[in-house]
Amino acid sequence: MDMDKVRQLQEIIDGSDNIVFFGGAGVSTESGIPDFRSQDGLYHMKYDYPPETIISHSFFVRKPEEFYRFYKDKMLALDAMPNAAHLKLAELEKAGKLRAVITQNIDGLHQKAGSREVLELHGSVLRNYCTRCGEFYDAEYVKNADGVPKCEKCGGMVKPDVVLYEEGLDNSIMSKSVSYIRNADVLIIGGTSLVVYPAAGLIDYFHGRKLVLINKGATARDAGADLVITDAIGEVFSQIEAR
Ligand code: CNA
Repeated sequence: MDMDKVRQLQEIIDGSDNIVFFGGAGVSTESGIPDFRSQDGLYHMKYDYPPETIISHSFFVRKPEEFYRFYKDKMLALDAMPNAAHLKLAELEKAGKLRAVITQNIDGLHQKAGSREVLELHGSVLRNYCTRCGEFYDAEYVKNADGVPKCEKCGGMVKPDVVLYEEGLDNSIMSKSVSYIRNADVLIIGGTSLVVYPAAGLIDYFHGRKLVLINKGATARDAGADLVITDAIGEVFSQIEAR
């Protein structure tokens, strides 16, 4: 690990009490959940359909059995535990330094780690609703259902509260995210390829002092950052003190 860069990150964190974190699937790979675009990510695994197709709204409607086969197998990781990145971000919030975590992840691990202000741009596998009557179901219900989960009350199909391709993002979560980023002094971006829009476009609202990128792979935003760290984000955050 590049310890000089870790020291620079510590200095940036020490010097701010208005940090916002913007993250993606790479934050959870060290918890054992595969991302999309890494070499061992879901896009490099072989399925009958490309993952982008399976997790789209029209596919969910047309082929719910196929959707749920993939979803339960690859996207419902209910036993996963937060790693050092999730835990340190929660500590930084408690220490009064970090204002919000804005995440593209749907795994609920930031909340499991103790973070309170978590803006889930793409929803959460932990919430599920009947598409007909709106009844709530937890993730265990979906996982344990035989094939497509159906509503106990009305028989309607249950859908995860996850933003599928072709679906829009929640306006209030978007505008809250814009506000946090616009007012932030330090923005730390981590574990995201920054290619999924409109989420990735949110970082254009940042006009603060320091932009930090922690990502294993190069991103289109590296050139504009004050500090770029290409080590594993959990390992990096395990070296940071929330003081
Ligand atoms: P992505 O496009 O798969 O990119 C992940 C990025 O993280 C890549 O650039 C990797 O190089 C990098 N990376 C992987 N592991 C690490 C690590 N340990 N440390 C640092 N960097 C790492 O994922 P994005 O989040 O950018 O794409 C957005 C999609 C992925 C969102 O819609 C998510 O809902 C979706 N997704 C979420 C999860 C989850 O909730 N855990 C899992 C898989 C996909």
